[in-house]
Amino acid sequence: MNVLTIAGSDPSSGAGVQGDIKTFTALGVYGLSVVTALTSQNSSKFFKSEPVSPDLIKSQLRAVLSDFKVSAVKIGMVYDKKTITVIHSELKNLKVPIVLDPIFESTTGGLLLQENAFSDFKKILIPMSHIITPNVPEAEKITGIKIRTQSDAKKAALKINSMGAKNVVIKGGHLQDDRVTDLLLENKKFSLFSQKKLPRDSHGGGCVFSAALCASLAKGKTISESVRLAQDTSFESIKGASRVGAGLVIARQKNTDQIEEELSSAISHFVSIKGIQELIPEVQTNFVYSKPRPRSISDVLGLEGRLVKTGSSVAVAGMLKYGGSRHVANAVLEVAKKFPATRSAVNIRYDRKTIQKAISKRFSVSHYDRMLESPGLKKKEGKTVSWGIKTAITNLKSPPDIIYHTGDVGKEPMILLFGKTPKDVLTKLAKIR
Ligand code: PXL
Repeated sequence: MNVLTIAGSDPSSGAGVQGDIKTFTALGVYGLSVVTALTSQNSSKFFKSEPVSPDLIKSQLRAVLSDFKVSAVKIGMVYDKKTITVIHSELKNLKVPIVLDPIFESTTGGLLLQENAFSDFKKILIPMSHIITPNVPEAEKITGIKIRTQSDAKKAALKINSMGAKNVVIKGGHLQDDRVTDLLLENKKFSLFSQKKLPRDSHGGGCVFSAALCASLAKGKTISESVRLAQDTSFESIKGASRVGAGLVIARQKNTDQIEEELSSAISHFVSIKGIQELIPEVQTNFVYSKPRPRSISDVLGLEGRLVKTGSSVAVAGMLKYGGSRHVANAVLEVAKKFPATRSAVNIRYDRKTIQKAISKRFSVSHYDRMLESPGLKKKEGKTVSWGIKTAITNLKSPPDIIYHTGDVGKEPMILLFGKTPKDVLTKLAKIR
């Protein structure tokens, strides 16, 4: 997944192109970058800046867009009128979401958009944006509305929407409040996203917000999911900011593991499914997701504990950990040897009706008989699953959706449901219930 930032260079690497690439990387997308201007600044002071020529900006944009498939674009510092014009003419036919982050002034007071380019910013860039992310001073400058309360922010958001931005998020960090409340206007509806306020000024936290929003939209997440992620990522980066230089602390992004993010979100979904406790077996459930081409269970993420039936609901016990699951992880390892696209699985309670339903839905269903395993292998702890799965897929030409067994003395029957991703597993699960 590729995303593009069009922004200024910040040698302190907290904001601008350098900051964006760090955020993209932390969120598991590939960051392309077109530089619009060079700034000279450090953590204490802004020295000067110069624009890149429109011709070179155009050439960079064409170089990138003619080669890479880009799933979303972020526009940051644009500096002058010519830059705005060239960005517009090169992007006007691009059909991916554009996140516009108004960059008017640096944290240390440097001018990042020339005063005479402001009307073009409003006339040309705002209407191109799928979503715009001003903070309170930026929203005030764009609209001329003084913002002190959420009701002022709503008026400003509506005005920016009427100027052509399809969606608007006004970041509330500058409002007098002990929490940060970001206001989203999406499809004429308002929603609020609130977070603890951190008592520190930092450099780069705003860029983290819009870059995370861009990465999340590229992944196909909804606007409101993306705003939530942007707020969390920006909060974490400010919390984790470090004193790299002598001046302001610089926002630091934590690497989030894509595999962990997807599995964790699927597990949250799984436990929220109504009636899901009926599918939990006596030995409880694990849900796993492996790295591509796993070689051992330490390449497979799973719960150290289990998804545990507690009366009428299911609770998540333990943390996600590579190597956290043995049985379900071994099943995925064995399937992935033959069908590498299969990387996720969950075990559920055996029920003949579930198998019949799966067959009626044309699932690829296979099984093995634990009683046929050689007594020698049976004694080797943890080998049964690998043996059984291998047996069950020997004659398959395409990846299995389900492999089940009907138990053995003292062994509960079980269904394993496989997919490419945890989401894929959940989609299949929905079809057999
Ligand atoms: O944080 C806004 C920003 C964006 N882009 C560049 C910057 C800054 C702030 O200093 O220098 C290039």
